[in-house]
Amino acid sequence: MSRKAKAPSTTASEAINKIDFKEAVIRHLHCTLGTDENKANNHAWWKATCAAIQENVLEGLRKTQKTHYLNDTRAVHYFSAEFLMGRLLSNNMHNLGLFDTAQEALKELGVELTDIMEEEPDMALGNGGLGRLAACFIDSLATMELPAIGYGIHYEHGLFRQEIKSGAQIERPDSWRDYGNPWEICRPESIQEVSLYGYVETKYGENGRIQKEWHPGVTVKGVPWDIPVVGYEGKTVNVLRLWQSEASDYFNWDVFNAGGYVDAQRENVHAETISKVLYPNDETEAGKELRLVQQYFFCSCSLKDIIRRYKRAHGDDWSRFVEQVVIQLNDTHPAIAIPELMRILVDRAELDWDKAWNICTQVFAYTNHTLLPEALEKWPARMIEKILPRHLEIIYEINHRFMALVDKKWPGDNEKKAKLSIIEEGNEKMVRMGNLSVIGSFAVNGVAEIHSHLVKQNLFPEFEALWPGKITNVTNGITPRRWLKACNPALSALIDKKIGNDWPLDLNKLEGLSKHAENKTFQKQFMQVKHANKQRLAKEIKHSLDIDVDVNAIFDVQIKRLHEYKRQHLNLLHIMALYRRILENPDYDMHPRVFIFGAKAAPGYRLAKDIIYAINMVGNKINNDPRVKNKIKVVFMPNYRVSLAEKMIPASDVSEQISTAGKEASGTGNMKLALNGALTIGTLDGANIEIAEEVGDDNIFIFGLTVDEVDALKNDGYNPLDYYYRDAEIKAILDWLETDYFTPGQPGALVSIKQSLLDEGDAYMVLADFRAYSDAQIKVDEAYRDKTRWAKMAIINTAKMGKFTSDRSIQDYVDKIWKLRACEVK
Ligand code: Z15
Repeated sequence: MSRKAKAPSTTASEAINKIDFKEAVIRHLHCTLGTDENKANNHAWWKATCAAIQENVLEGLRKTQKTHYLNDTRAVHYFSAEFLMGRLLSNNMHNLGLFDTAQEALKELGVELTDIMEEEPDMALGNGGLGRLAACFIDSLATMELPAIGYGIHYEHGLFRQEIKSGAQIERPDSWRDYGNPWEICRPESIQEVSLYGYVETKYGENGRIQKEWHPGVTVKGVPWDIPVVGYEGKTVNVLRLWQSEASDYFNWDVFNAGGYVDAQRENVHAETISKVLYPNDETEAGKELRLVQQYFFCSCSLKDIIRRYKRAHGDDWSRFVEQVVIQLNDTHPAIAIPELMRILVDRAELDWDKAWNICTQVFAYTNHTLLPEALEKWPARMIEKILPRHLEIIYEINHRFMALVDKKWPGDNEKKAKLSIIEEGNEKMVRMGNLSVIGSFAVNGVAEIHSHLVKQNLFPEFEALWPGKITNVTNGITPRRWLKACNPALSALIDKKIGNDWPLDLNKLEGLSKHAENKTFQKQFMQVKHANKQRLAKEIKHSLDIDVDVNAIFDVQIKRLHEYKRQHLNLLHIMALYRRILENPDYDMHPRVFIFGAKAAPGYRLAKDIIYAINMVGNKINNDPRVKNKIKVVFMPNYRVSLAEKMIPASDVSEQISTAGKEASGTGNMKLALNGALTIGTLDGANIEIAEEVGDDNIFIFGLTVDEVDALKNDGYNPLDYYYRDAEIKAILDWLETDYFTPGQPGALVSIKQSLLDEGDAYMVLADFRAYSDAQIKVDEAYRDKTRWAKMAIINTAKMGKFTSDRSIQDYVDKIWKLRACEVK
């Protein structure tokens, strides 16, 4: 057999051989798709292959659900408004140990697996890091055989598709389900009803107990779609349950018995609109009514689903609920689940407040992902009152009792109360979802050491003083199955050969590569893999953009959402500096470099879109200037998404992680790139700090202000003009932006970038870090010219990434927060 050494040794699918697989694919071509081997196009082959794989997936799902049910397991419920899953075929085949079998079977049918994999649309139900983290986490949970369920929204349209027209971003709808999704299963038997709007009636019961009755204005249906999540080696198959909104059967506008109370709301939210589209704002709170409705919709459906399952096993006895259920809130987006559970327990189950609150505060845990003030969710109390009148009352009650507790700790200290309160007083009363989340949870975590430290020190210092130990750290991670094994098969095969094939389950094993870091033969093999990956990406660049890039050049990659704090414009200013140096000195000595970007801007984020435009216009000029002699190329790859990342990351030499210190909570792209042997040029921010600790200072290019230095400079009164006037290169570059050199006939088209840096105060200290960045880039250039040194550094980067497997993150959550036990599925 030509089968390569493959990791899974005892999978459920072990019995599946090439012949069975061929037969299954053909059967699906015939019976599922109504075509045949001769007529089928790539799309049909892809669908038939998915269907053949799904047979194995569903077998695992059935066994897992039965096992979890029979063992009455405690489970984690991961609540997230986003799951950025990407494609599933390759992942599922790898995790089932069927990749090679499928590839060979299809080859015999005259079909190239890697070609048909390109037919799969990405499941882009997320914006960026937060959504992809959720996807990595559910992969690890299944792999580690932990009982878990992901809960989210079945958006009809995921994150917009980006096109670049004349250098500018255009947004097009993403229609990922237009030709069907072979992985999802509709579960109409588990439909839930969700109420919105209306009013609250206060009633007085016989025993003098005050009863609140919410008379909703409208009810909508939540239809669950299950996406199986296959663990590596295929034993546990958990589910991701996504809710789709639909008009309720008994579309019960409560107009008549409410005496016409419901009126204007009628137009606001149509049932089907709720799950129509993902909000494309990463790290900016939009404050839109529909978004709050989306959040409540999926939280309410999910809680009811959890309670239905709990009651099936335990009836009306709530005493074991907290033993069975832990809910992780992925940021504050699902924070409305806290008052919703209180409502269900107090109004519906008729528990008294203290009992209900006890349950709540033992069930919820909250992950914070940002310190940026514009990303901290706050809702106008008036808006919550309109959409969820009973929930606002409950929030006030939670706050009232909490304020009493604060008064006990700090009697009469109104300043403390103002900071800790869920309610922000002011012109317009606002509900702070972060405070609600901390108060309603038993644990709070940040996502990298420095970030968690800043959460305690700057964001929630009063909570830290009130409840020391409640805020902890769980450093993020990534799944090595997708982000090395599946996306970089050549490097994976080389690693298998060197240290064995059990590293995908135990990433610390990569450490075994360290001792070969100076071995000439291994260096050559490692860099040959990189070279081949670069050739493949170069082809893609030629194909999609018609730009020729030199594969011997340094591939310098910055891929992430476009944000000022991530400082793509710092990268751009440096590119302009290099260009200018070449124009001034045709012999300017640098190793050729290809600067590659991938980034989507939120549609309403003007400056972010201007930066994309600037990258494209500057790039266009440089790429076509013969004086540059191909020393610099600038490539902006449109429509950055998970499946594109999987092609770019294995081909990267340099990883740009250049956020202003203190602004990037963790970053996860930094981990993916280093794992694939790219060297980081980065600031001491987020998980970069922990990456530097792992690889050592000699194997990373750290530059720029630290968090403390950023704070000090701010306090001293940072003035970007100082840098503009004192550094002639900075001045020349910024002035260049104002001309029409890069935008012929449109002078000033790029001026907003200069303005943001000079007139608007350069909030992210781009100019303060420019010179240090440029110096670090010279060090990168020098290092790359020394082939042996670079190869050694790259190998050490891969070797030292063990810490950043999401399996380790999940183990940290299990130990510190969830207290879960694995459940073996036989
Ligand atoms: C998002 O992707 C992140 C934070 C947010 O507050 C929102 Cl709304 C979206 C990112 C962080 O920026 C990034 O540093 C982190 O690695 C990621 O979440 C996962 O924790």
